[in-house]
Amino acid sequence: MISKAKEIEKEAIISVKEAAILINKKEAINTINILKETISKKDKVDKEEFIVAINSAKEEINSITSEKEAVSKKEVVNAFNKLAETIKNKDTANKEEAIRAINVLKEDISNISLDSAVKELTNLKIKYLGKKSELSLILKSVSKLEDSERKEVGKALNEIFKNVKDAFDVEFKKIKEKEIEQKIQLEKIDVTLPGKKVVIGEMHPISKVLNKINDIFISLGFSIVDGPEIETDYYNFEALNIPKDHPARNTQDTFYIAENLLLRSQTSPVQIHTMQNSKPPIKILSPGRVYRADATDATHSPVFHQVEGLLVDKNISMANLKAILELFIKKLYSNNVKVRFRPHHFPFTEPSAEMDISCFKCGGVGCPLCKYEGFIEVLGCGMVHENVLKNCNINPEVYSGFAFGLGLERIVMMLYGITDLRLFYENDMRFLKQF
Ligand code: 2U9
Repeated sequence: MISKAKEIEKEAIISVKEAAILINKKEAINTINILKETISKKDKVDKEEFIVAINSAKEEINSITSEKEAVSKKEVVNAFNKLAETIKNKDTANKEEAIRAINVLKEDISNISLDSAVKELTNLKIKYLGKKSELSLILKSVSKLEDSERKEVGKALNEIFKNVKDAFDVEFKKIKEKEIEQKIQLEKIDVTLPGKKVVIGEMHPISKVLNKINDIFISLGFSIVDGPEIETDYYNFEALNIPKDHPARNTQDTFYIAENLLLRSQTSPVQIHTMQNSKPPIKILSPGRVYRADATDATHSPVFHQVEGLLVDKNISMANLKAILELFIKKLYSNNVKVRFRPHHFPFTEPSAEMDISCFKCGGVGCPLCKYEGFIEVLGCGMVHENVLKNCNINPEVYSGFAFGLGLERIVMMLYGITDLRLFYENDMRFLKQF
């Protein structure tokens, strides 16, 4: 009984030690890389030659002693054996196939972790110390022995059992420590490393100018209002007195989402909503993104920004419009700019006008920028059309109002001398930092 138990003890201790040998994973993979390189350099791969190469790689693995980034050596060797087995059953004169097999091996080894050693040890523990193990059965049968023998045999067997158990405990502890060590290595933070530089952005020139415009109108008692970018045909066109056959309503000029739903082509729907939901006096500014089916070039973009303004009250005239807009443009550019109003046509205003300012480059004398006109167009404006007021339940006999609209990109380009509108949308810090 004891000699049998001693035999099992010896076998168990050898297996435990073998299962717990750890090697360096990187080194194992290096060996495979060398094997792969050797194969790659050959024109043809001879099967026997390949097996020899695998065996010598295995030898290399066996000579790895470093336990840094440890993995189970046994598992690595098993993976090699699997490769050798695959090769045996194949005609490896095919080099590609050999390389593919080596890649599979590499993948297998990459997936090996310390867990494999723990798993292997656990299986061995069940095999040698489990309830159904040979040692347990021998230990159990002690009860059947004569009184005289039982004590001594029992003591010897218990010692053997303990020795095997201790061997397992030692290896489990070793792996646990290795695991902790690897985890610490992996999670180590080098506090002395320089920090990552945070690139600080810059306020976009469009936002900068819009803030300035907003401030000017806020100082004049206007409120800034926002609205949806998806609108119905009614709010974008119908309520604004834009006739059914107007080119702006065409699908070539406006982005339609559905028959009656579109991306707003102007911010005017915001003013319609405000007029419908509140009573005059109304003094609002509605800046925002608008959409038009234009091809992109230096002066056009399918998405751009508008700022529209509306003032509705009793006794509002063209004189108020001119005064406010002149004041606005002088605050935005300079007190020296001169303004002029030219008659124009818009469906939503009557009378309508366009406002020009004296060229800031030549001061009105004439130059290439103003096309020798001395003036540059900056915005459109007019008295709110009576149909528009009626659509918003505002009595045109009692109230009147003026409105204006400007393309923000154009204003910013003029202010800073930018000649290509596409620069606004490229997020290039070299451009954005200039303003
Ligand atoms: C309501 C009534 C009237 C807004 C106006 C303009 C003239 C105008 C253009 C400037 C350049 C559009 O971005 S652009 O292409 N706008 O010329 N806009 S009057 O008139 C309104 C708005 C709302 C209820």
